[in-house]
Amino acid sequence: TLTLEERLASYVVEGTKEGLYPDLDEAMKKYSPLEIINGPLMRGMEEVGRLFNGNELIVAEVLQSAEVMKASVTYLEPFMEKNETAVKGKIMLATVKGDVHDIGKNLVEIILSNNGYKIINLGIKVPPEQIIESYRKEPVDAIGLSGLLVKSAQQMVLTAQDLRSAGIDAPILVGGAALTRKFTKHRIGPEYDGLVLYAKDAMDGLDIANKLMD
Ligand code: B1M
Repeated sequence: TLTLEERLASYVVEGTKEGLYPDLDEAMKKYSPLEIINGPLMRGMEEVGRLFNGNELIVAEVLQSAEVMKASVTYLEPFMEKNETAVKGKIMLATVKGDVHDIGKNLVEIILSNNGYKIINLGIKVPPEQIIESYRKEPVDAIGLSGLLVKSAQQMVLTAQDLRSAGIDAPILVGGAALTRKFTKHRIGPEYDGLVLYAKDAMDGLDIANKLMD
Protein backbone atom coordinates (compact mmCIF):
# COMPACT_ATOMS: atom_id res chain seq x y z
CA THR A 1 0.00 0.00 0.00
CA LEU A 2 1.03 3.55 -0.71
CA THR A 3 1.75 6.22 1.89
CA LEU A 4 -0.35 9.39 1.90
CA GLU A 5 2.45 11.28 0.16
CA GLU A 6 2.79 8.58 -2.51
CA ARG A 7 -0.95 8.57 -3.08
CA LEU A 8 -0.98 12.34 -3.56
CA ALA A 9 1.77 12.11 -6.16
CA SER A 10 -0.04 9.23 -7.85
CA TYR A 11 -3.28 11.20 -8.37
CA VAL A 12 -1.25 13.60 -10.48
CA VAL A 13 0.64 10.86 -12.31
CA GLU A 14 -2.49 8.81 -13.00
CA GLY A 15 -4.59 11.88 -13.74
CA THR A 16 -7.39 10.74 -11.44
CA LYS A 17 -9.37 12.53 -8.73
CA GLU A 18 -10.76 9.34 -7.14
CA GLY A 19 -9.93 9.75 -3.47
CA LEU A 20 -8.02 12.98 -4.02
CA TYR A 21 -10.04 15.31 -1.80
CA PRO A 22 -10.15 13.11 1.32
CA ASP A 23 -6.40 12.65 0.98
CA LEU A 24 -5.87 16.41 0.62
CA ASP A 25 -7.88 16.86 3.83
CA GLU A 26 -5.73 14.22 5.50
CA ALA A 27 -2.55 15.89 4.29
CA MET A 28 -3.64 19.26 5.68
CA LYS A 29 -3.44 17.78 9.17
CA LYS A 30 0.32 17.38 8.62
CA TYR A 31 1.32 19.98 6.07
CA SER A 32 0.49 23.50 4.96
CA PRO A 33 -1.29 23.79 1.58
CA LEU A 34 1.89 25.08 -0.02
CA GLU A 35 3.94 22.20 1.38
CA ILE A 36 1.45 19.79 -0.19
CA ILE A 37 1.73 21.52 -3.55
CA ASN A 38 5.50 21.92 -3.51
CA GLY A 39 6.04 18.43 -2.08
CA PRO A 40 4.01 15.40 -3.21
CA LEU A 41 1.95 17.09 -5.94
CA MET A 42 5.02 18.67 -7.52
CA ARG A 43 6.87 15.33 -7.32
CA GLY A 44 3.94 13.82 -9.22
CA MET A 45 4.26 16.50 -11.89
CA GLU A 46 7.98 15.86 -12.21
CA GLU A 47 7.24 12.19 -12.74
CA VAL A 48 4.67 13.12 -15.39
CA GLY A 49 7.37 15.18 -17.11
CA ARG A 50 9.75 12.23 -17.02
CA LEU A 51 7.19 9.77 -18.37
CA PHE A 52 6.11 12.21 -21.07
CA ASN A 53 9.72 12.76 -22.07
CA GLY A 54 10.17 9.00 -22.36
CA ASN A 55 7.06 8.73 -24.56
CA GLU A 56 5.23 6.81 -21.87
CA LEU A 57 2.46 9.41 -21.67
CA ILE A 58 0.59 11.26 -24.40
CA VAL A 59 -0.46 14.92 -24.29
CA ALA A 60 -4.08 14.00 -23.43
CA GLU A 61 -2.82 12.17 -20.34
CA VAL A 62 -0.58 15.05 -19.31
CA LEU A 63 -3.63 17.28 -19.62
CA GLN A 64 -5.46 15.01 -17.15
CA SER A 65 -2.53 15.36 -14.76
CA ALA A 66 -2.66 19.12 -15.15
CA GLU A 67 -6.40 18.96 -14.32
CA VAL A 68 -5.67 17.14 -11.08
CA MET A 69 -2.96 19.65 -10.16
CA LYS A 70 -5.29 22.57 -10.88
CA ALA A 71 -8.18 21.00 -8.95
CA SER A 72 -5.87 20.42 -5.98
CA VAL A 73 -4.62 24.00 -5.99
CA THR A 74 -8.21 25.28 -6.21
CA TYR A 75 -9.21 23.03 -3.31
CA LEU A 76 -6.25 24.08 -1.15
CA GLU A 77 -6.39 27.79 -1.91
CA PRO A 78 -8.98 28.79 0.74
CA PHE A 79 -6.76 27.20 3.40
CA MET A 80 -3.69 29.18 2.43
CA GLU A 81 -2.25 31.82 4.70
CA LYS A 82 -3.51 35.26 3.81
CA ASN A 83 -1.99 38.52 4.87
CA GLU A 84 -4.76 41.08 5.00
CA THR A 85 -2.45 44.00 4.42
CA ALA A 86 -3.05 47.16 2.45
CA VAL A 87 -2.37 46.79 -1.26
CA LYS A 88 1.41 46.66 -1.63
CA GLY A 89 1.52 46.97 -5.38
CA LYS A 90 0.16 45.92 -8.71
CA ILE A 91 1.77 43.15 -10.74
CA MET A 92 1.03 41.90 -14.21
CA LEU A 93 1.50 38.21 -15.02
CA ALA A 94 1.68 36.51 -18.39
CA THR A 95 2.81 33.24 -19.87
CA VAL A 96 4.89 34.31 -22.86
CA LYS A 97 3.99 34.02 -26.53
CA GLY A 98 3.94 30.45 -27.81
CA ASP A 99 3.65 28.84 -24.38
CA VAL A 100 0.46 27.42 -22.82
CA HIS A 101 1.79 26.26 -19.44
CA ASP A 102 0.01 28.21 -16.73
CA ILE A 103 -0.10 26.15 -13.53
CA GLY A 104 3.05 27.77 -12.16
CA LYS A 105 1.99 31.27 -13.18
CA ASN A 106 -1.41 30.80 -11.56
CA LEU A 107 0.27 29.62 -8.39
CA VAL A 108 2.34 32.80 -8.42
CA GLU A 109 -0.92 34.76 -8.79
CA ILE A 110 -2.43 33.05 -5.74
CA ILE A 111 0.64 33.61 -3.57
CA LEU A 112 0.98 37.25 -4.56
CA SER A 113 -2.70 38.09 -4.23
CA ASN A 114 -2.84 36.40 -0.82
CA ASN A 115 -0.03 38.69 0.23
CA GLY A 116 -1.28 42.11 -0.69
CA TYR A 117 -0.77 42.38 -4.44
CA LYS A 118 -3.32 43.29 -7.05
CA ILE A 119 -2.74 40.97 -10.00
CA ILE A 120 -3.51 41.53 -13.64
CA ASN A 121 -3.27 38.06 -15.18
CA LEU A 122 -3.11 38.23 -18.96
CA GLY A 123 -3.23 34.44 -19.39
CA ILE A 124 -1.23 32.29 -21.78
CA LYS A 125 0.52 32.77 -25.14
CA VAL A 126 0.69 36.49 -24.51
CA PRO A 127 2.48 38.46 -27.22
CA PRO A 128 4.60 41.46 -26.18
CA GLU A 129 2.15 43.88 -27.83
CA GLN A 130 -0.62 42.74 -25.50
CA ILE A 131 1.57 43.35 -22.45
CA ILE A 132 2.46 46.80 -23.74
CA GLU A 133 -1.18 47.65 -24.44
CA SER A 134 -2.31 46.46 -21.03
CA TYR A 135 0.51 48.39 -19.32
CA ARG A 136 -0.49 51.59 -21.10
CA LYS A 137 -4.09 51.18 -19.98
CA GLU A 138 -3.14 50.24 -16.46
CA PRO A 139 0.49 50.66 -15.40
CA VAL A 140 1.87 48.14 -12.89
CA ASP A 141 4.78 48.09 -10.47
CA ALA A 142 6.29 44.96 -12.00
CA ILE A 143 5.74 42.64 -14.94
CA GLY A 144 6.00 38.89 -14.38
CA LEU A 145 6.74 36.55 -17.27
CA SER A 146 6.38 32.80 -17.06
CA GLY A 147 7.45 30.10 -19.48
CA LEU A 148 8.22 26.39 -19.41
CA LEU A 149 9.39 25.62 -22.90
CA VAL A 150 13.05 25.95 -23.77
CA LYS A 151 12.13 28.41 -26.52
CA SER A 152 10.29 30.52 -23.94
CA ALA A 153 13.57 31.59 -22.38
CA GLN A 154 14.41 33.33 -25.68
CA GLN A 155 10.85 34.64 -25.98
CA MET A 156 11.25 36.31 -22.60
CA VAL A 157 14.34 38.14 -23.80
CA LEU A 158 12.46 39.31 -26.90
CA THR A 159 9.47 40.35 -24.80
CA ALA A 160 11.69 42.30 -22.42
CA GLN A 161 13.37 44.03 -25.37
CA ASP A 162 10.00 45.04 -26.80
CA LEU A 163 8.90 46.40 -23.43
CA ARG A 164 12.05 48.49 -23.09
CA SER A 165 11.73 49.74 -26.69
CA ALA A 166 8.17 50.81 -25.87
CA GLY A 167 9.59 52.90 -23.04
CA ILE A 168 8.35 50.63 -20.27
CA ASP A 169 11.01 50.46 -17.58
CA ALA A 170 9.08 48.57 -14.90
CA PRO A 171 11.04 45.79 -13.21
CA ILE A 172 10.54 42.43 -14.92
CA LEU A 173 10.25 39.20 -12.98
CA VAL A 174 10.94 36.01 -14.91
CA GLY A 175 10.21 32.47 -13.82
CA GLY A 176 9.34 28.97 -14.94
CA ALA A 177 11.17 25.77 -15.61
CA ALA A 178 12.57 27.10 -18.89
CA LEU A 179 14.88 29.30 -16.87
CA THR A 180 15.69 27.13 -13.90
CA ARG A 181 18.46 25.41 -15.73
CA LYS A 182 19.80 28.68 -17.06
CA PHE A 183 19.91 31.12 -14.20
CA THR A 184 20.94 30.63 -10.64
CA LYS A 185 21.24 34.22 -9.52
CA HIS A 186 18.37 36.62 -8.93
CA ARG A 187 19.91 39.36 -10.99
CA ILE A 188 20.23 38.27 -14.60
CA GLY A 189 21.48 39.77 -17.81
CA PRO A 190 23.37 40.86 -19.94
CA GLU A 191 20.88 40.03 -22.69
CA TYR A 192 18.36 41.98 -20.63
CA ASP A 193 18.11 45.74 -20.19
CA GLY A 194 17.10 47.32 -16.94
CA LEU A 195 16.02 45.47 -13.85
CA VAL A 196 15.15 41.85 -14.58
CA LEU A 197 14.99 39.33 -11.76
CA TYR A 198 14.66 35.55 -11.77
CA ALA A 199 12.34 33.82 -9.31
CA LYS A 200 12.84 30.10 -8.80
CA ASP A 201 9.36 29.50 -7.40
CA ALA A 202 6.22 31.30 -6.28
CA MET A 203 7.52 32.11 -2.77
CA ASP A 204 10.74 33.43 -4.23
CA GLY A 205 8.58 35.59 -6.51
CA LEU A 206 6.82 36.98 -3.45
CA ASP A 207 10.14 37.74 -1.72
CA ILE A 208 11.39 39.56 -4.77
CA ALA A 209 8.14 41.52 -5.16
CA ASN A 210 8.34 42.57 -1.51
CA LYS A 211 11.93 43.74 -1.96
CA LEU A 212 10.99 45.67 -5.09
CA MET A 213 8.14 47.47 -3.33
CA ASP A 214 10.29 48.53 -0.35
CO1 B1M B 1 4.17 20.47 -21.30
N1 B1M B 1 6.11 20.40 -21.45
N2 B1M B 1 4.00 20.61 -23.24
N3 B1M B 1 2.27 20.42 -20.99
N4 B1M B 1 4.57 20.03 -19.51
C1 B1M B 1 6.90 20.42 -20.22
C2 B1M B 1 7.28 21.84 -19.82
C3 B1M B 1 8.15 19.53 -20.63
C4 B1M B 1 9.43 19.86 -19.83
C5 B1M B 1 7.77 18.05 -20.49
C6 B1M B 1 8.86 17.08 -20.95
O1 B1M B 1 9.01 16.84 -22.13
N5 B1M B 1 9.64 16.54 -20.09
C7 B1M B 1 8.27 19.84 -22.16
C8 B1M B 1 9.16 21.04 -22.55
C9 B1M B 1 10.43 20.60 -23.23
C10 B1M B 1 11.18 21.72 -23.87
O2 B1M B 1 10.79 22.83 -24.04
N6 B1M B 1 12.37 21.35 -24.26
C11 B1M B 1 6.83 20.08 -22.54
C12 B1M B 1 6.30 19.98 -23.86
C13 B1M B 1 7.27 19.48 -24.91
C14 B1M B 1 4.97 20.32 -24.19
C15 B1M B 1 4.32 20.34 -25.59
C16 B1M B 1 5.18 20.90 -26.71
C17 B1M B 1 3.84 18.90 -25.89
C18 B1M B 1 3.22 18.69 -27.24
O3 B1M B 1 2.21 19.28 -27.56
N7 B1M B 1 3.86 17.86 -27.99
C19 B1M B 1 3.08 21.22 -25.31
C20 B1M B 1 3.45 22.72 -25.46
C21 B1M B 1 2.35 23.56 -25.93
C22 B1M B 1 2.78 25.03 -25.88
O4 B1M B 1 3.11 25.53 -24.85
N8 B1M B 1 2.75 25.66 -27.03
C23 B1M B 1 2.83 20.93 -23.88
C24 B1M B 1 1.57 20.93 -23.29
C25 B1M B 1 1.32 20.64 -21.97
C26 B1M B 1 -0.08 20.46 -21.39
C27 B1M B 1 -1.10 21.43 -22.01
C28 B1M B 1 -0.54 19.05 -21.66
C29 B1M B 1 0.19 20.66 -19.86
C30 B1M B 1 0.04 22.12 -19.38
C31 B1M B 1 -1.31 22.43 -18.79
C32 B1M B 1 -1.33 23.82 -18.19
O5 B1M B 1 -0.35 24.40 -17.75
N9 B1M B 1 -2.50 24.37 -18.18
C33 B1M B 1 1.68 20.33 -19.77
C34 B1M B 1 2.35 19.99 -18.56
C35 B1M B 1 1.47 19.80 -17.35
C36 B1M B 1 3.76 19.84 -18.46
C37 B1M B 1 4.62 19.37 -17.27
C38 B1M B 1 4.46 17.85 -17.17
C39 B1M B 1 4.31 20.00 -15.92
C40 B1M B 1 4.32 21.52 -15.84
C41 B1M B 1 3.68 22.01 -14.57
O6 B1M B 1 2.52 22.41 -14.55
N10 B1M B 1 4.40 21.94 -13.45
C42 B1M B 1 6.06 19.80 -17.74
C43 B1M B 1 7.17 18.94 -17.19
C44 B1M B 1 7.73 19.48 -15.88
O7 B1M B 1 7.76 20.66 -15.63
N11 B1M B 1 8.21 18.60 -15.07
C45 B1M B 1 5.89 19.97 -19.20
C46 B1M B 1 3.88 22.35 -12.13
C47 B1M B 1 4.06 23.86 -11.91
C48 B1M B 1 3.54 24.26 -10.54
O8 B1M B 1 5.44 24.14 -11.99
O9 B1M B 1 5.15 25.66 -13.99
O10 B1M B 1 7.47 24.94 -13.21
P1 B1M B 1 6.07 25.29 -12.90
O11 B1M B 1 6.07 26.54 -11.91
C49 B1M B 1 6.93 26.64 -10.79
C50 B1M B 1 8.23 27.40 -11.08
O12 B1M B 1 8.72 27.18 -12.37
C51 B1M B 1 7.89 28.83 -10.75
O13 B1M B 1 6.93 28.71 -9.70
C52 B1M B 1 6.23 27.47 -9.76
C53 B1M B 1 6.29 26.73 -8.45
O14 B1M B 1 6.21 27.54 -7.34
N12 B1M B 1 7.34 29.73 -11.74
C54 B1M B 1 7.45 31.08 -11.58
C55 B1M B 1 6.66 29.51 -12.88
N13 B1M B 1 6.34 30.66 -13.48
C56 B1M B 1 6.80 31.65 -12.69
C57 B1M B 1 6.74 33.03 -12.84
C58 B1M B 1 7.32 33.83 -11.83
C59 B1M B 1 7.93 33.24 -10.73
C60 B1M B 1 8.01 31.88 -10.60
O15 B1M B 1 7.30 35.16 -11.87
C61 B1M B 1 6.68 35.83 -12.94
